[in-house]
Amino acid sequence: MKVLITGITGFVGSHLAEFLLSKGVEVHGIERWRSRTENIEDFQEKITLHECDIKDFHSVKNVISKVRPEKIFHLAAQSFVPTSWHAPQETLTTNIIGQLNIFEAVRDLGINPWIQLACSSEEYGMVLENEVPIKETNPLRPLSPYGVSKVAQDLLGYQYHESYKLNIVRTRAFNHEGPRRGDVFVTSNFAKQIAEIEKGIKSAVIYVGNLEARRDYTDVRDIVRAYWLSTEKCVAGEVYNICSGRDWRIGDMLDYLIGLSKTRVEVKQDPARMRPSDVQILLGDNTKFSKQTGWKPEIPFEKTLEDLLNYWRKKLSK
Ligand code: A2R
Repeated sequence: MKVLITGITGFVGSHLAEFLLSKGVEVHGIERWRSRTENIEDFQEKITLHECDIKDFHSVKNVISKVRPEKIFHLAAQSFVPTSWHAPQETLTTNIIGQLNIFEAVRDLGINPWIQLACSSEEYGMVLENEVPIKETNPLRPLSPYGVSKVAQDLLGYQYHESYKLNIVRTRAFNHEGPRRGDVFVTSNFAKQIAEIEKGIKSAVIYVGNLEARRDYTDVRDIVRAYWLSTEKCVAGEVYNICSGRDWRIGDMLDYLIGLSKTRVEVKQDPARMRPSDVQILLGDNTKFSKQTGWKPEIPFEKTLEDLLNYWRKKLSK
């Protein structure tokens, strides 16, 4: 089995690569000339990297033609919601046109690999109280350019399946966390701040945004297992929520992280960390995916938080 992972140097891509290597899969991935490779450095010699920018059709077609993968896990994206407010055009181009390039390259080459699309719970956007837990049939009311880009990716996936019978499976993952999560993401950012305070390189104040929002968290290692299962057991053209079905208040997640440390910290609101419009609650219903694949999350979120904090402690002592 030969697979291609776009976004292999990222948070999820690196975990997926490790998971697939453990299953004996031949793993290929793409990188850009200036990609940071720290997430994959522990196993880089076991994978094959190809230079490619997904915004460039020629570059995408070249790699897919060389690798001829049986499965493509399409994870590459401008993945950060707040950046999508500052760089909406870059976000839409990378996420939508980048994916279009993959579809068109596959069509041009006359191959039909499984293509898993990393869609997102951010597509649901504004969710009414009576719509929770959120099913796949919920209206999509995205509240950020990033959310809109993921809706477009999702619907393009649907359309290319319907029009050309491409083997596309759309997964809408809710929040996922774990070691290697970028420090711009809230959970990782809090864990990093705590590790810095412990090390004495930062004053004992944690800066926070909206602590009242509620999120449905899953460990990234459970998420990549789900992505693999989606290409093994799901129905092409369909869309599936991937989530734990349990929500955490951001403030409670912060308290849990602080409780893992012996250091005393003060929590302060930072207006710069508030979004122009924020989704108050994202809690998913994973029934459709669980029934189809038998998947359920195995790693409790408390363990995810502990591993994340230990990741930062280790990284800061390097
Ligand atoms: O920045 P790089 O060169 O290390 O690569 C990032 C890659 N990427 C691209 N690759 C090729 N051409 C591009 N134009 C391009 N733009 C970005 O996407 C990196 O390998 C990956 C993004 O990694 P993270 O920001 O860590 O995202 P994460 O959390 O792994 O999310 C994976 C997927 C994304 O589609 C999210 O929107 C979704 O899951 O939630």
